[in-house]
Amino acid sequence: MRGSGARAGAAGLGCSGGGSPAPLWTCLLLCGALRSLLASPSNEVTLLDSRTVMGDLGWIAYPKNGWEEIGEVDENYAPIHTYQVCKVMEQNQNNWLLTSWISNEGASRIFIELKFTLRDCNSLPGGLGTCKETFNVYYFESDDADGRNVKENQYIKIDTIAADESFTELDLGDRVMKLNTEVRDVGPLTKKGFYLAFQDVGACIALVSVRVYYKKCPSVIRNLALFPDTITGADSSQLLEVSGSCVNHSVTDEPPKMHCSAEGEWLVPIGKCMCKAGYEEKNSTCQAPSPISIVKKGKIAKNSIFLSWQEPDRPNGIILEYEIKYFEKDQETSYTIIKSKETKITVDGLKPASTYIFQIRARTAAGYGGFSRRFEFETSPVSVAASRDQSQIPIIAVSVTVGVILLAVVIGFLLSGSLFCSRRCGYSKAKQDPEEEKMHFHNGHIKLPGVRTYIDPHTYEDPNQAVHEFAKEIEASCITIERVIGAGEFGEVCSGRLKLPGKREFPVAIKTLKVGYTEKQRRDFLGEASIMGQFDHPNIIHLEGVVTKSKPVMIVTEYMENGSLDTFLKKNDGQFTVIQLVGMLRGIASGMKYLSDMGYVHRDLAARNILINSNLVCKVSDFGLSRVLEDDPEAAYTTRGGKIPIRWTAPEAIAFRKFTSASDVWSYGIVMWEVVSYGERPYWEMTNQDVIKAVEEGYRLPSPMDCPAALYQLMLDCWQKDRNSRPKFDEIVSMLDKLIRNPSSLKTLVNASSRVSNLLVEHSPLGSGTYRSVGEWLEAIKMGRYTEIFMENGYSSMDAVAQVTLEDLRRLGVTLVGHQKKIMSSLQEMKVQLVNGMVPL
Ligand code: ACK
Repeated sequence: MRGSGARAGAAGLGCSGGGSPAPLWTCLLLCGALRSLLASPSNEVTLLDSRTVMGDLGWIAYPKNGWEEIGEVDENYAPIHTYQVCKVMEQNQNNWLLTSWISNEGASRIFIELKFTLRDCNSLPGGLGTCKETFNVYYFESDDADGRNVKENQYIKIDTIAADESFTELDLGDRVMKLNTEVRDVGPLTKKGFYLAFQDVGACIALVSVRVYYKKCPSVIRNLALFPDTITGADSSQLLEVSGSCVNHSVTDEPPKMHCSAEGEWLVPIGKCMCKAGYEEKNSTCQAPSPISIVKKGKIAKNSIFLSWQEPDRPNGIILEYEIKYFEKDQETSYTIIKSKETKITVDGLKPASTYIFQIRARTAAGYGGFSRRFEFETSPVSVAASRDQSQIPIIAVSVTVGVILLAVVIGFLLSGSLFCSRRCGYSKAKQDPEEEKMHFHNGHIKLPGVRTYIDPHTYEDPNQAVHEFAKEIEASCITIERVIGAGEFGEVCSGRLKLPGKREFPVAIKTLKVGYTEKQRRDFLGEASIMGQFDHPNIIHLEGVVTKSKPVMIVTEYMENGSLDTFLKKNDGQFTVIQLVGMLRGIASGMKYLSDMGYVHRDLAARNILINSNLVCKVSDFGLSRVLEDDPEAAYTTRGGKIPIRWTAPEAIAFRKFTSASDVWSYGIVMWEVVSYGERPYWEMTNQDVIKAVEEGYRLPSPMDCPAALYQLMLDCWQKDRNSRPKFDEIVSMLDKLIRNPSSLKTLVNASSRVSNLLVEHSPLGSGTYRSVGEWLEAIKMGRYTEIFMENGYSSMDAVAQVTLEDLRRLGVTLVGHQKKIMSSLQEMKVQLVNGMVPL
């Protein structure tokens, strides 16, 4: 009995009796609660997955000759519920496919993932002009399964779906059809369930699968409080405040609360419980998971291998995902990492007849466990594979011989669509299937093939083309302007409402272009929309669309109730907890990570250009000044940047216009300072010239009042003179996440006596000289934060430290490249001095 609970309970923190042993039932209760969590590690809860329904789906198609199900089975005799339609030869198509009723299980925001193939109209011979390359998705809410017979016009449109990858006859010749994945979300839902409907208006489509799910923050214990499974809010940027209940033998110190984000992540813990008198906090094992011991191969093809493995013996928590590292045997310097939420995956894109090495590790909230031992598997040779190649995605693998008859049927059917026009739609493109995202490493450098790259609108000969490529045109009649909320560079900024056909009305911000504008002003004004329209991230202001066909010309974005961050903080001076401030900073860093991953340099990152909504979610905005990060290293010299915001800008960008993501990191450090000081002006009333001179001489802003030491250290890191030593945005995000997960790390404030108000602080990146202790040396090079780790791991004397290698540093958890460099170069410097007989180590 005790044994059965022990494994699951290993994830927990609890209070155990001080002198006397803790009552056993306490532990078992805690374990019982956690065991059920292990069964559903993901934060997505599936409501419908057409791929896993064994029997009849019960969907209805009308008219009868429109959508039709291909009632086939796969090679394991499991039904494949694929629906197809291809009426490209006939005019006025209106083919509907209705799902059965789907309960939303209490979720008010649901996601719909569609996998489909679509025939490229250009590739069809002839030209009647009726061929389409899109289809529409609708929903209808109802409390029970009786609402199926409602009229089409009662369905609410979710979106028009276009394919990123349409296929041609040539692709079919290559036996490859391109599977698209699109995800849409709908909310707020107010009834118990809903139907979905797919409307075809004359395209050649095969709808391969439909998955409907909602997101939740999975139950977790934090600060001795249990937070229950929580369904995320209805709004895509909403943070739900959730109260925790104290675990057995603990009582409330400050009421424990956390915030459940729309993505199903727990953020910003506030308050905590404390053990009752006589009990003490017991951290049983909140360690990383143990390594995976068994990895098995399944189907092997010429380009792919199916792998499955067992959960680690000691998961020590909820497994969030697995990381699979693989490389061709003897080519370890060039490896690929992919992730999976399940204990199986098909690794594709492999070379035929080649041996690959695989290693897998699990991740929980405590981090990654160790990698499994190496497993060696070989792909099939080409000749055999040609007749055996079966992919996990039925529509891609076209092997009639082994019984996936379905594919032949689909292809035959879609090929039979004939005749037609080319009509490209301006709808948003499909995203890459996240499951297919891979990280490739070569000699330690990450290559991210799946990450989209920002396209500079200036590269378009006709700027109007860029706007319409990236922004939807909105009819002015859909917009109601309510009031003026501010003045923008090109005209007034208003709040209002947007009501698109078939969608609910919602609040928006509207930037207008003042009358009498020049052509250049119009181009620059709409340039911002062309940039914004390329981004899709919860911490980047979202573009709804533009009005260009009538006057005034407008840019319509989501509405942010609390306006710009600097004004908001000034108005609410001292009103937030440190954790709330760190939550804001985390959001901004996450948005900036997204921009830098896309190769976009903001150049004007400042609290005034961050907008904040009613849930305190911060979003990066103002894309006016920005330029693309160009490949040409000379490009930074030649751009015309207009006025440079001196106080926010890195010295190399001021001096020689070297704007990079590293200069954005400098500005981010200034934003951190603005946030922690509630909107104080950086460098107060110093003149721009004095600021430039002081920074050049090595002076930096002092810590704001009551600033956690960890945050000030991060600011100083962002303000390293050497831009390569500054942290990257992904490192900043993980560092802030660590602080959020461990709020006690924010309790150490910068010492009041070392905080020199109204003066700048001398900042020397590398100390030098003789050091009496490891602590003194690390403090001198501003790496004091690692003293404890060094001491704990036996590096307690300078003699021992002299032996440290880069590998040792990584093992100790010094992951920031800048910090590694700083420590290694200081050691190197000391060793050189030692050789010269100057400094005894
Ligand atoms: O501080 P604010 O109220 O927030 O004043 C400025 C003003 O317009 C000029 O930029 C406000 N503003 C800009 N974009 C938005 C938006 N998307 N939602 C709400 N307010 C906005 C900004």
